[in-house]
Amino acid sequence: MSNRREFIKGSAILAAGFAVSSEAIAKNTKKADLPVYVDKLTDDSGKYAALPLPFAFDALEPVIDARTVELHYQFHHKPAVANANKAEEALAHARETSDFALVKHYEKELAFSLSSHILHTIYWTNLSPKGGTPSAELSQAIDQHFGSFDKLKAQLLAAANGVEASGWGILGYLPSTKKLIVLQCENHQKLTTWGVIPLLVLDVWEHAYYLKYQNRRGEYTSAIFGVLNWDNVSARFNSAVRQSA
Ligand code: MN3
Repeated sequence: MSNRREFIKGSAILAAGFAVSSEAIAKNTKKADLPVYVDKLTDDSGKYAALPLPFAFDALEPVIDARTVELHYQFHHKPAVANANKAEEALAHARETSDFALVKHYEKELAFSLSSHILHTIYWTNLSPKGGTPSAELSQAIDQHFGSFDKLKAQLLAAANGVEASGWGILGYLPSTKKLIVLQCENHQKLTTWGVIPLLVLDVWEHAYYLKYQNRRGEYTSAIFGVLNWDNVSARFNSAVRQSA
């Protein structure tokens, strides 16, 4: 039970983009006592919404100039929020009309725009004119997983600087391995949405079905619904819901 609770808390921290080492924390704090950090991505009606910036446009001068912050927030973050809402509405319409002709387009739109919204929300909260240093727990985890803060910084900068075209350098935490990890992300998403916890996964690589179904992927994906373990999916759902409480 306590393992499960620890897993839940750790995953929630990842979902919030706030990385800590559960091992480091265990020495100092009961994980169950750690506050859950969940980004606010929606308004009261459930529509995606951008929170006001946690600082004035000019607060990050001279590192990031006021005009850049204003353009970034108003004309990059906010349109992503609007497009995520539009994509969800289009997918709802597709379900109502059973017309999935454009599902690929709108799934891509949703992944791109919602991932943009999530990462920008984390980005703004990751910044402060006051600056700062990692907590003792995070420092310990960084030393453990990267050797030192300087080594983490070197890897993170190399990853960020090496992104082909547009993207992000990301420090994250994977609860199932209890490891901090640096990710290099192209665009915002590559068809993932950050923080989503997988509940049910359908492997559609050809190796998963080709011997029996050859090129008929649709037959395989339909048939697999006869052997899904919904008890397992439901247990994963309950665990995920706990993290947003
Ligand atoms: Mn941006």
